[in-house]
Amino acid sequence: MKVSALQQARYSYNPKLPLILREDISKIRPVLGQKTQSVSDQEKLQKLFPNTYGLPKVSFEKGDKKDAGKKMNVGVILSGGQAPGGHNVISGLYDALKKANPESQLYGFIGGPSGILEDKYIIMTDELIDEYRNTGGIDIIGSGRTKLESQDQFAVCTEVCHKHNINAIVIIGGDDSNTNAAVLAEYFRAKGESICVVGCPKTIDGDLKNESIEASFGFDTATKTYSELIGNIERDANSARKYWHFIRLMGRSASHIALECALQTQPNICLIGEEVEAKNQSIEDITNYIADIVAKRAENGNNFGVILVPEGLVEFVPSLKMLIREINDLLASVEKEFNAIDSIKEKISFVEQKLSKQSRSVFDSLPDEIKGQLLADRDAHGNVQVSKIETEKLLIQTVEKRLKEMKAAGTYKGKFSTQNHFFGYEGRCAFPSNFDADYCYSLGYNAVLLLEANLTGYLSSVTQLSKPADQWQAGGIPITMMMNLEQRHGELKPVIRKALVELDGEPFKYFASHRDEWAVGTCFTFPGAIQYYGPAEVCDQSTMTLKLEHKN
Ligand code: FBP
Repeated sequence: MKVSALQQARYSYNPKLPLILREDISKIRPVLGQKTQSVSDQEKLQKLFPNTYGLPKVSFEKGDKKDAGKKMNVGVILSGGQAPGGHNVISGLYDALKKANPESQLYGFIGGPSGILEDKYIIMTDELIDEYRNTGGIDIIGSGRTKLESQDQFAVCTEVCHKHNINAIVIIGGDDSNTNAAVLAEYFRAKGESICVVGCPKTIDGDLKNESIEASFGFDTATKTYSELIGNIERDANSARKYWHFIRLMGRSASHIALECALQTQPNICLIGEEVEAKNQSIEDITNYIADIVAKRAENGNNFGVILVPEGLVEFVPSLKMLIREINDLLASVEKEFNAIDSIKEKISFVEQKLSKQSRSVFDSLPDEIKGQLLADRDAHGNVQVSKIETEKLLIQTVEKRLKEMKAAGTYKGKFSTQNHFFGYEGRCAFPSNFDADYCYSLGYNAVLLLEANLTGYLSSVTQLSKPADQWQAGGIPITMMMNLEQRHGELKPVIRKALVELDGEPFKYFASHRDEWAVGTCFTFPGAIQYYGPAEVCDQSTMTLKLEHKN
């Protein structure tokens, strides 16, 4: 296989581990801390997880341990969307397993959770792992969005584990997948099975974080990749001085990606979904906000600029949120009838007639293109796929209209020429930054220590991430500790609480205190491409979000 020069060089990059994980693996032992409580609904969660609730937090120290070097067969599954660093979690797992006992085996289930259900796997070898070290993507095993959540599926998992003598499963996923990892861990214990389940926090969206999990992996690389592209566009905008660029950024619901990219590139405008919701803003309010800034810049002869739009924005605008909910419910209830309709025009009018009066008027106000996108295929949960809704184009149209009105009223005299972009898939499989390469390798390596100690229902945790890697702390956090009960499809379900952008958090406060200056002045910053080799201040920086959250 022909590989690029960078890929070749990355094969020999040695990810940096926290100091404790650099010790002889047979001499790293777990230290159990205080028992934990879930973030809320403690009594109810205790009942739902009688075997795995309230477990202690775990850290590691140097010392002898029992069961050092026991042979293990571990299965690994990547669940959900791709995120840079997935291959390093797997190489970290593999290296730690083989160091602890060269006879241990790592089974990679193919294509996500469906791999274990269909018993499709590969057994990892040195040759295979070496082809993927420090590379982007997750093609070594692939990923998938099948949910592992039913008792029948868990029974199949048990059978497959018995068949291969698998004593532990590592699930690499976001909040939903790790919620299901906790349920699977409880299922195994309730059935008297000794199979352990450990999760690793993955999602470029950055919404799996809390006091104990400082960041999900992939967020660093994805935001650095998007920020490079945004910076390049800013420089182009500043050179040509003729376009307003509307850039939509991935991140299904939370706006962490847009916020981090704004902190890195200082665009003229960045919309934050959580703020839109808190202020109960409509598309009209957002349109007026953008149009006013366009007009102010035009007064200074600046008929150009850059606007960041989080892809989840539509679900934060209250009227659109209600419309989307109605469409989701409707499509779930009339699925067959709806799918039998061929043309998109007829689909639109079919749905229109069934909406409430309020939602119908919102739907009718949208361009046909957006209406069609709102009716596109649902995801596995029956939700609209926000990555397919071109909100940036919708805003271009509404702002254009508003500026025409302002021109007629004499309050705007500029030129408004636009370009639209969507950055999402460009960042999910990039070569992991040094941060993600180190963090992911540490998460995988650390997971093996948890499994060796027979700890189940834990999330592999590496903290103090805004410091250099040798000061990182390794350990494990009981997943039930991050859970609460939430309504899902009409039922109260135990789930890991999703972390949205906090409007009183330092990253948002920093952004909010600078945005007026960035709007009218041209304060663009150009982060450039991710650097893999060179001084630490260029290559090993964590995100601005982490730095501001940790105040360093
Ligand atoms: P995960 O949370 O599963 O990691 O995926 C996040 C994400 O990248 C979102 O940002 C985006 O909306 C979605 O996946 C796109 O999904 P798909 O790859 O199925 O188009």
